[in-house]
Amino acid sequence: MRISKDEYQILVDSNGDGKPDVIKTVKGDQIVEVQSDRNFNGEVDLVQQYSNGVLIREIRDDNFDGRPETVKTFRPDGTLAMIERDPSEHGAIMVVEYYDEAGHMMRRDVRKK
Ligand SMILES: [Ca+2]
Ligand SMILES: [Ca+2]
Repeated sequence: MRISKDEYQILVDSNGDGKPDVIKTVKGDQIVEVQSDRNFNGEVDLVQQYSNGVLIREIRDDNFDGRPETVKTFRPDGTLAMIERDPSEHGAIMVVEYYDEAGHMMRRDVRKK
């Protein structure tokens, strides 16, 4: 499916139920975004964004209720830099965790309502 001159989407139906469960957005010759429906309920529950072929951002709905609760941000070298958490799934980030290059948490900020 073509979006614009240099941008298009690839739809993958990995479990063969006739509905796409992986949607890849390609710009130029690089993947810029992958949307996945990991539990095949028709709703995207994982969005991964890429820059120059490197995963830079991941938006996760790990309990499959349609509302994301975790956003991960990665450095250009691919290491995890930050995790934002919305445990109550109200659309507001309540916890921000910062990680060093070795993957250790350096700081954890909890925001008050
Ligand atoms: Ca899903
Ligand atoms: Ca959720």
